[in-house]
Amino acid sequence: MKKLYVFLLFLFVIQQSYSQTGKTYPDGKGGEVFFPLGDISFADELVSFSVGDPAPIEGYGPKNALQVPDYTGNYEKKYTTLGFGGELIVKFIDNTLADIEGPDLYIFEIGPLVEPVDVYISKEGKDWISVGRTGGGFSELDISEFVEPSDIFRYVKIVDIKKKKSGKWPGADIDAIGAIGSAFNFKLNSSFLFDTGKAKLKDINELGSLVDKIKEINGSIIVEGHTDNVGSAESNKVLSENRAQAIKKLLVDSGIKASSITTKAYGESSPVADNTTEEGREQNRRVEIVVLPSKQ
Ligand SMILES: [Ca+2]
Ligand SMILES: [Ca+2]
Repeated sequence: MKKLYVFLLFLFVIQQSYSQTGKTYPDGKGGEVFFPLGDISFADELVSFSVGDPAPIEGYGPKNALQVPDYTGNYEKKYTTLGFGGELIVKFIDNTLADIEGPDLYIFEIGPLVEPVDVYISKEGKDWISVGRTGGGFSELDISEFVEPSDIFRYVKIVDIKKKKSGKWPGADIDAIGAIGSAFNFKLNSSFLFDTGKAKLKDINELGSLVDKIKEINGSIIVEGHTDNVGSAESNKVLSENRAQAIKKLLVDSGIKASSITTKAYGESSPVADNTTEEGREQNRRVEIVVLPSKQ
């Protein structure tokens, strides 16, 4: 049942029209910010939250920092207050963060006071790169000087800098976290694509829709192969490489330039779920296709 749900979710994502995705959002301070990939640009999943000390008198839950900015004032409880020194980690699922021309990341901090946060990004949620501090009216960050041009990031960590201890809501108030520099991220469950242990693509109609969508986006493509941790690390790396190559071949055979496609074999090194359960292992066996539009 879960498999079917994940697959339908994937179909929904590929059926959204790319040409209509770019969108402008209110920045919470009276201005506007444009996101080239529209609604998918925003953080999707809560990884962890440790509320600061002192905490707000009433917290509205860290999940309020996910998805599109939706705070319109009027004391709506649609944001997350970090508390004094609080720390929030979120993850992008249907998009990734990448460096484009100009600012790449935007933190929607609401309220009359500017309460800065320190911002960190990570590829896999373990090693963090400091990319600066929001504040002084600037909630946007350009990551270019901290990363390689082809790097992609899926995790963002923000930490309240302990500026304001007083009041009922100490710490920054966060409505949303969005990647202006954003790539599409298509996550495919390996069991749909391949037989166990094999790297020969099954004949699946839906792959045609995905290929069409990737062509429409017209950008640079990274195909990542991932496995669970059953078997040796070396054999898993080889399997993930062969599977990534099979997807690359599919794309090239359908007319996409080979020079625009990079493959990466992660093997078992970058799990997204717990390898000690069958459900977790199934989520870890995957191919992720990242497509960064060439014009943003
Ligand atoms: Ca998203
Ligand atoms: Ca940039």
